[in-house]
Amino acid sequence: MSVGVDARIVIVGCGIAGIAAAQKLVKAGFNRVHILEATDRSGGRIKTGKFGDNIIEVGANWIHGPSEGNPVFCLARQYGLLDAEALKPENQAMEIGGHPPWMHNIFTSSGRKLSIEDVHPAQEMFTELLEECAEFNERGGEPWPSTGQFIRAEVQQRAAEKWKDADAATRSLRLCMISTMLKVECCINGTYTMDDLSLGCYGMYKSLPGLDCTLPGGYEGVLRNLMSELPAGLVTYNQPVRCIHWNNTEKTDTHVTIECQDGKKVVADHVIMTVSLGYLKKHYSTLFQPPLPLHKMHSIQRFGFGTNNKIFVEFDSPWWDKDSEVIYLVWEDEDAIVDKVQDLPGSWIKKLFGFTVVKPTDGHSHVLCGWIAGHESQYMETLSEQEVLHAVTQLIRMFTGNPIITPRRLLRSQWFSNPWTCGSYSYPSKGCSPQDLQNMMEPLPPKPSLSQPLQVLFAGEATHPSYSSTVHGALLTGRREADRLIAHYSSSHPPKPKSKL
Ligand code: 6YU
Repeated sequence: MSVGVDARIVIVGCGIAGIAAAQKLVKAGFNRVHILEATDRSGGRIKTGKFGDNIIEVGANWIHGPSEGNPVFCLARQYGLLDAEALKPENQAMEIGGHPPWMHNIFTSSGRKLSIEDVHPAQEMFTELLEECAEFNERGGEPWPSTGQFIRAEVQQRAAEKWKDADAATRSLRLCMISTMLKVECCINGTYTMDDLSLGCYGMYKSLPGLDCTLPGGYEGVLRNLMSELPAGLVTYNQPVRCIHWNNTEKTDTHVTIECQDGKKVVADHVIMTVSLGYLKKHYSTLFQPPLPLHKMHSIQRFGFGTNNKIFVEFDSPWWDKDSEVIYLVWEDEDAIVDKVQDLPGSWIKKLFGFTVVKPTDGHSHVLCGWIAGHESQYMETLSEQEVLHAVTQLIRMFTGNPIITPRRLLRSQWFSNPWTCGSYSYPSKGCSPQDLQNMMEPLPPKPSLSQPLQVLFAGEATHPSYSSTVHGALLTGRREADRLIAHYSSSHPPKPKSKL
């Protein structure tokens, strides 16, 4: 690589997509790469924190599908960040379809602890239905626009046939369990309700082999290692970008001007945007001058971006089984198969599907991580920590039947109120098509030429066709856009004369 190395490339956002793009460009010999980051840290939605003695992940949690085909797994292994369990070949070979076979405890709203046998028929039916949802992507002909509508219709029908010999109370409990599983899916998919998740596009997401694993020292370890390989001073922090001035009409002037919020202007040959889809949805009308082409704007509006938050709670002593990895909560009044609440202030807590057990470095964990998606999650963000703690305490007392359990402390994420993220991650919403992803990743101008060279490129988790919503997806989009620039300066595109600016 020799041509184009002097091209000025600005990357907006220092999350994993921005870092991956910078790393690839720097390795290819580009020596004028710079990242502008709005906040005072790298990582974006990868955020490791401390909670008591525990390392916690406020953002991304697992390496989904940790195996050879996953670049995040490969980096974590190369940097020595994984434990022996994650490195076992048999774990890397497991096909779990995005749903780890966790050991679980299940409690109901009347304080009962359910057995595996109580819920197995509902879990089996739900898993079968999710597999069927995924098939419509290739097969087409989906009978409903959303996964929620499909699942609800099919459960009603199949329950009437398959569970006809079960008594009314057993059937009702199984339907309540389906409601809990819909809420789990809202968290996994980052959607408000499964009624907003496209049925035809559900199967666009491809899971890689491997049993999801965590990083014992924290996800930020990957970032630290990647950042240490970049030249010092490559990132300017606390530098929010306000507007990208592209497509300058003066033919001789093909550069892009990046206007920052403090009024500073940076001139570049190319810009790689890696801001979240949530940020784009909120700011696209002022973020680009001239505005984005209509088809791109429409796809940004159409594609989904939801909220999934975590609520960490610490206890003096654990009240769940020692081998339990997840705790599900089943409301006994939810046999109507529901995944959203009607009365946000009064019932938002019903959307919290349960807790995962935070793995301690040694011993028996004292910390649980509650999961809540959707509008209920956004409402939770508006409450004080004290109010959230009160609601969670009442919830746990109700489901365990133990009136004195008292969490020691609480910490929750607030991804929707974060002005630089505006939510958690993307999902294909009802009415979307794979073309929307193509439109979102399409650079500006779409067909570059010598007179109209490549100016604005788009990376970030929401622009990956099959791994959107993940860290590995985001990383691959950063590399993809770096490759686009590298190809741009290959022999078919002679280097353009250096600008006088
Ligand atoms: C994963 C997981 N995980 C939980 C939670 C969250 C996410 N993800 P970034 O936003 O990171 O970077 C952009 C930067 O731009 C940022 O630093 C901004 O400050 C900056 N910026 C913004 N505006 C700016 C401006 N104007 N000027 C300058 N800078 C600006 N992924 O692999 N495993 O366990 C989870 C989870 C609570 C919030 C996750 C997980 C998602 C990832 O975190 C996310 O995709 C990437 O970090 C994004 O990186 P980026 O660089 O694109 O943006 C079966 C099936 C079903 C289908 N779905 C299954 C998928 C499941 C996904 N699961 C997620 C689950 C959890 C729990």
